[in-house]
Amino acid sequence: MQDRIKEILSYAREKLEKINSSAECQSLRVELLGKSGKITELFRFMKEVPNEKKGEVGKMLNDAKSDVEKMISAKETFLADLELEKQINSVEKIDITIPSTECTGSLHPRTIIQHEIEEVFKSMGFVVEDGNEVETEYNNFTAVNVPENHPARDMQDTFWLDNGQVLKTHTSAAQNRILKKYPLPIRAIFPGRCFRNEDTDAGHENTFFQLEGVIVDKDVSVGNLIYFMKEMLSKIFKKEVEVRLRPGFFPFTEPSFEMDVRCPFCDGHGCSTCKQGGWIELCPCGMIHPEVLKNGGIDPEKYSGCAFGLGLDRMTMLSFGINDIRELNSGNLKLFKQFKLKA
Ligand code: FA5
Repeated sequence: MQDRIKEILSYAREKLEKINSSAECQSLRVELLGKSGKITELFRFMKEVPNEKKGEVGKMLNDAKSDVEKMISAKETFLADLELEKQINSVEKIDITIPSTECTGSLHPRTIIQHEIEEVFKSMGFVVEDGNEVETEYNNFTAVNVPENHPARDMQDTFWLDNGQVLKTHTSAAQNRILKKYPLPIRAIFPGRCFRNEDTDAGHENTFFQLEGVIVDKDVSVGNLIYFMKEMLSKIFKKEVEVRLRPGFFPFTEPSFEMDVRCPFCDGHGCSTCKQGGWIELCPCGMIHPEVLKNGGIDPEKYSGCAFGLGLDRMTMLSFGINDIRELNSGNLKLFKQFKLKA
């Protein structure tokens, strides 16, 4: 009996060495361990083994059974791995880290301008921040000095949510969070999508983008505001530009201004872009109201600040010569291909 067990074990080893498929493994399993398999048969002969040898032979037989099972399973795993490797090698290899040689899409014109403006401000020490699109009433209005029931709230026709929050009507909604987040002095810009319940026309959308900036430090003045805006506009329009301030009104700035840029396309001589006026209205701005600084945890006796809220769509339209803001939200790729940088 012991010899027969050894014989079967070496038979199994020899067979397994030659086997090349899982189907052959399975038939060997049946041949040795199946109902009438060679090893199964031996169990039937156990009753003929003398009692004093039963323990030893029984153990040998059980070990042989489990060894054979293990050997067949190991071979099956080996063959499965081999098969998988073959399949992997036969599939076309794509290296996703290789840079694309052909570009099928492009950045949205607004994104291109946003990135350009961000780079200019970053080079002047500004951090680029993000804002929420769904905002609390406090951040959107109260924190920037537009209290409840104040008529200034009517300046922006707001989308209110059932939970009392709003779709941010302006990027100024991020001011409070940013004033509280950064240690002084602060130089930050924050582009973002804004929403107002407005009828759309060539210059207005219900969904549009602004890029806001704040500077808070000791002795910040209107001069700083003019300097930073001039620098940014000169870089974007790729020529020295002239700006002017007109009085404006915003509850969150005092004094408030509207900043105009001398038309960079006709140098102020009058063209269709500036509607023959020589100046382009570009960016509301002003000195941050002391209440807004206080709400942000900043002492207005010690620090002052200025802020601006650039219409990013307007900048994009000027830069690309697009004359209808609705084109920017059209998603029409063929259309975007027509636009070339104007300046
Ligand atoms: C504001 O939203 C102020 N928060 C800006 C500001 C920031 C002032 C900091 C002072 C200090 P205003 O509502 O004017 O201001 O919007 C700013 C710019 O966003 C506009 O000049 C315009 O370019 C753009 N804008 C406003 N409403 C729309 C609209 N419906 N569609 C497209 N662009 C718009």
